[in-house]
Amino acid sequence: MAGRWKNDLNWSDVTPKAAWLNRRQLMAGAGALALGGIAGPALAKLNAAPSQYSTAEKPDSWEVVTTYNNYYEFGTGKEDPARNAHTLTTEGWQVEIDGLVDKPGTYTMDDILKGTSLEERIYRFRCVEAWSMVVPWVGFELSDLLNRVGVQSGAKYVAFETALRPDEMPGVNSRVLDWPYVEGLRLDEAMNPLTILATGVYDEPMPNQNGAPIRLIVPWKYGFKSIKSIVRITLTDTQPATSWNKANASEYGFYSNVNPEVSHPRWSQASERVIGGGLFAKRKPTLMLNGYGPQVADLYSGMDLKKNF
Ligand SMILES: Nc1nc2c(c(=O)[nH]1)N[C@H]1C(S)=C(S)[C@@H](COP(=O)(O)O)O[C@H]1N2
Ligand SMILES: [Mo]
Repeated sequence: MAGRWKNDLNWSDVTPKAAWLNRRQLMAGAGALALGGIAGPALAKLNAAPSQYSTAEKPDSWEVVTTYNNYYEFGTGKEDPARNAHTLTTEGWQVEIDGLVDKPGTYTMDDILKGTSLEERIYRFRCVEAWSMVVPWVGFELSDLLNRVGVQSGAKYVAFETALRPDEMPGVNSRVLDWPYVEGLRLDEAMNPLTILATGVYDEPMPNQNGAPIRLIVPWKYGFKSIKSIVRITLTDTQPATSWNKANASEYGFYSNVNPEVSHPRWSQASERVIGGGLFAKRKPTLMLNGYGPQVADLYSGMDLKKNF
């Protein structure tokens, strides 16, 4: 990925939009016609404006974002997805949208991205787990898509499912999780403007190891809820199964508690390791709802997070 994202542009000095436009000019100047192979969606991204929710913190490098991953379908090591996910084929990708919706059906990526109400933006989010990084995702609000397919009044949850392709995913031959990978959100979590479907990172289409061609990002519960390579979205009246809950129900509940004051059964959640901090990786205190408390704390008011973990 020579010349992909070097320090020729300083993200702390320019607005994301200006950086993208500059980047485009640089690419044109360099005769980088390789980008020509990427159709509509990638072009839309170059004009994407930053979301109002973007953090001002400096994004981690392309290298960090695309080589420190969790995607168990390609192995359980952090470096396995970058090494193995090249086998995933994303051409002709389809997403089944079903359950309690007015317009159920099989949607191609074009169907999804060419929607009239849909606006792709840059979402520079803090993505926190036991570690944290800042990632400039490109995506759109999940609610845009859900509103377009028409959520019926009985729907209370949204269930998501990842592709299951034993031929392309070496990790699914091991029983480390019950495949396919599944996740779920309560409808109000799904409709929150911070919940996005992402199709790119920096100015590139989503790399396979990050969940190409379309994955969920729930920034305040990043590691748990942000399911990759989605092939099915189901609106339902019943709380859906989640992969981590199925794998270890006593440690991971549906809500995936991220309250730094409420420990996980086996470890404290009070601090995170800053990835991309170099050799002397810092730890810093983890904020309530990973720093998105002001936007999303209302979703959980009155809930006992020790019970609803
Ligand atoms: N299908 C699928 N989605 C997944 C996972 C996975 O193993 N399979 N891992 C989750 C976990 S544990 C994390 S921390 C994030 C990592 O996303 P990233 O590698 O893009 O940072 O993806 C989530 N989505
Ligand atoms: Mo994770």
